[in-house]
Parts: sequence; structure tokens; C-alpha cells
Amino acid sequence: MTTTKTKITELLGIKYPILQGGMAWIAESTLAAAVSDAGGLGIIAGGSAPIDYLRDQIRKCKSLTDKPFGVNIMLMSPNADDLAQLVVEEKVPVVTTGAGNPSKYMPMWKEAGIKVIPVIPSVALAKRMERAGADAVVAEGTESGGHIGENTTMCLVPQVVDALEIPVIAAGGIADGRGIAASFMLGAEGVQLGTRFLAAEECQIHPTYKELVVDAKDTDSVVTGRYTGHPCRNVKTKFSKKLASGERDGSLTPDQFEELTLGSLRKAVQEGNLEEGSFLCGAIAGLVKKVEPAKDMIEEMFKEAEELLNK
Ligand code: TUI
Repeated sequence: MTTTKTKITELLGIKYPILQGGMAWIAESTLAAAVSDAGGLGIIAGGSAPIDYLRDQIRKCKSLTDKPFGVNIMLMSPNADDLAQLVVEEKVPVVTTGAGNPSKYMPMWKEAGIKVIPVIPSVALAKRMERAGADAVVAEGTESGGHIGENTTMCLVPQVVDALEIPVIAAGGIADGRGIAASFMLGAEGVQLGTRFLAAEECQIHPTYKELVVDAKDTDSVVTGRYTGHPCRNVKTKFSKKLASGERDGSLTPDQFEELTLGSLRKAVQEGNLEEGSFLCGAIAGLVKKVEPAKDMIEEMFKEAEELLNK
């Protein structure tokens, strides 16, 4: 079995069937271009960025690589409409979406020839996306960092694979060749990784953030905010433990929780602020041991996956 010629490599015109997660505030042009140059699909996060910032990032990425790349549209962003239009104007080849249902943008994106890959946490949403014209989906398990659904990668991926005709990309809890090989065994045609790329040399997060990821062990992630309807997985820090206990013992109302976490991702990414920052990361952080170039990560992981699948 080969991991390097799949429906996803064909669809996207890339060498390795690996997407870099569209992590808000984190996934900017330097990281995206490095992943794309290495043969994966780098993704720039729209997050809730101003339109001028995203336009600049897209143009920077185009100047850094001639390979395909994508933009992630975070659907809860107040500027989602503007960012959705921008990717058309800038002729971005691939769009991934998160944190909502992108159906209303699909006709516009398909008309523009954009490959559309929604990130979904359930079979029901996956089916809706296929009907709406998605080219593939990312089935994202609860092991992922950031805003998450309930089902695990191991349970979600094969169920989504069985329910759809379009190819499925597995995400959540994958950080090495074993995770990639396992995803293929579940029927995925590609993988999306976020946490491993936090430790890429080209990832521009604060050194404190990288250190937290590289030093994390298996029990170092915690899910906060379930009671707000926006559960988020992050590294255990003084701040996230305070949020978790406030949620547990009722000393923080959901409104107070939302207020405390507003802007907290930026504080983690740019300032490495351990008092007020949310360091989003996946449950697989314990497997991420060193900072290295994205290209080395990708080549090593696919070599390992290929060896395992050919055993
Ligand atoms: O979107 C993510 N991960 C994220 S987004 C983010 S920024 C944020 N900040 C505050 C609150 C919420 C987000 C940080 N991490 N991953 C993809 C993902 N999408 N996970 C879950 C979903 C999802 C959830 C509901 C996708 C669709 C959906 O649809 C509900 C509906 O409208 O039917």
C-alpha cells in the first residue's frame, strides 16, 4: 500500500496527502509555505483576522511558494462573509472551513473553481457537506486542539468513510507515521495535523508556546468551555486550570468564562502569556518531542507510515 498517491494528492496536486491545520492566530504564511514547499498542503488561518491582514498573508504565501496552499475560514468569525469573498478574489486554490456549516458559501466557491474541504465533527454534517458539493471532508476527532466535537478520531473516521463517496481526511491525535498509517487503515485518504506543526521551525508562535508543546506529556491537555457550547482543548496551565475549576464548581458563569477567554489565544501566540493566554493544542502533544523543519517532519512521518503499511 502506498500513502503517497491517494485521492487527496490527486485532488489537490500535492506530493504527500497531509494538510496543516488552519490554526487561528498561528497558521500564517511562513508555516503554510514551508508545508506546501515540502509537498503537503499548507493552510493560512483566516481566524477573525481583518481582511487586509489575510490578503497580505495570501500574497506573501504566493511569493514564498509556487505550490498549492489553502485558507481556513473560521465560520464563527464576524468577518467570515468578507474573508469568504476574499479567497475568491485572490484565487486561493483550496478552502477548508471550521466551527460551523459553510453551505451558504459553497456555490460561490465552487463557481470560482476552489476545492472546498469542510472540517466536520459528525457523520450528519459530513453528509450535508457532500450534498452541498464539498470535494472532501476533514473528519476531526475530539483529540484535536482548539474547538472540538465529541467523537474520537478512531470512531468518527470509519463512520464518515462509510457514509460518504468523497474522500475523507483524518484529523485529531495524529503526530507521527503510526498515526498516519492508522488513519489509512480506517479508510482515510489523507491526514490533517496541527499540534505537530506547532513545533515546526517555521511556526511563528511565541517560544513559550513551543516549549509547552514540546514539554507536554500525555495528561497535559484539558478541555475547557463545554458549558459555553464552545469546548476547547488546550495545554494545562495555571490559566486553563483556573477556567476548568471555575466551570466545574460554578464559580465562573458561562458569560464570565467567555469574557476571560476573549483574546486569550492571541495572548498565548504573541506574548506567551501564561497568566491570561489559551495555549490550544491536541491530546497528542506528548508525542511531539522536538522543534525541526516542517519538511523533515513530513518526510520522516511518511517514510515511517509507508514502512508500517508495507510490513
Ligand atoms: O474549528 C476548529 N477548531 C478551532 S476554531 C478555533 S477559534 C474559536 N474560538 C472560539 C470559539 C470557537 C472557535 C479554535 N479551534 N476545528 C474544526 C471544527 N469544526 N471542530 C468542530 C467543528 C464544527 C462544529 C460545528 C464544525 C461544524 C459545526 O456545525 C454546526 C452546525 O452549524 O451545524
